[in-house]
Amino acid sequence: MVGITVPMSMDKVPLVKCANAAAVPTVDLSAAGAAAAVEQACRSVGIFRAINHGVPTALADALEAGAAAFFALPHKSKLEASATPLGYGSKSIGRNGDVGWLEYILLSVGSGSVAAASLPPPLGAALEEYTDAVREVGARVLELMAEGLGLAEENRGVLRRVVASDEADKMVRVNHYPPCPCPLAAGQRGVTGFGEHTDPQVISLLRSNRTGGLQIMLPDGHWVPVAPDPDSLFVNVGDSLRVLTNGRFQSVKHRVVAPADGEQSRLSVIYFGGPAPTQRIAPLPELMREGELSMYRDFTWAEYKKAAYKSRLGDNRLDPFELF
Ligand code: GA4
Repeated sequence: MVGITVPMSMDKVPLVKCANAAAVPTVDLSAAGAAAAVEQACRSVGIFRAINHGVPTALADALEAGAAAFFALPHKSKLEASATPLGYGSKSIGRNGDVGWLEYILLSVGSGSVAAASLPPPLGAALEEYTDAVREVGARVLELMAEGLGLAEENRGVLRRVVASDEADKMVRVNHYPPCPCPLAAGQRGVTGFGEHTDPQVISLLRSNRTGGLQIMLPDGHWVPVAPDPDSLFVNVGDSLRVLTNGRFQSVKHRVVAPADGEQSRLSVIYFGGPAPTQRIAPLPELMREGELSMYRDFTWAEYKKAAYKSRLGDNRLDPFELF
């Protein structure tokens, strides 16, 4: 394992504390009651662990191997795979000064293919295959959500279609968190790998190796760790889906604590299903009860994304769009 080559100055690494363990709901996507279970999880915490999702283990394993080989390359070679604002990055997150103990690859997903030309071919191919498979799971989950929300059968494609067009803004991110050699002060539980945030998109699907670190904030404000499980996909609700459901679903705050010295690296891959730039993000009319008012002012994905990229990671990005 090769760590991040340029050491991060300690004063820039925010330290985190964390409460006790708790479970994220598990949903068997192949089970009869999946729609209701998905809906319940998204309403209560905004995240669930999907099992029997159908992504072949071999695809995830190939991607993990390709990513591990990539991150073991010399810093210079990794930078060559960089095409700002997307591509390879280390420690710096977004454009406004957020930092974390990680390095990553962030790519947009074109119509049916990952724009990964600059990645080493085995990694590019694995990422593309994996992304294709996970996108399908995302589509299925969005159908289940619509069903769980009680939409009539003919309307159950409404959420899936928001992220399905060729213009839809889909991204994939591979995060590598090497163990941090940083000394921890008394009472401090770890170094921030990826600071707390909600995802701006509709839906995110995360798969990690066996190293933990992901934490979510429960509605009561407590942070709890999510036990890693390479066989599952963790599905979380993004801000756009929160708006599309008029606040019925929670966009879950989450963060990652970097592994401590001596622990294994954490490697995660996240697929983000986002809308097309011109997509209007507003509560689904099919969902609104009589007399129900939208909690948000209307906006397009282009507008929201622009605002998101001006924000700091931990900001509440929906705040300026909330009506009450
Ligand atoms: C969070 C979800 C995705 O990783 C991401 C992130 C993006 C980035 O890393 O460039 C952002 C962050 C994410 C939200 C606020 C802005 C933009 C960093 C940041 C400070 C790729 C995304 O779409 O939004």
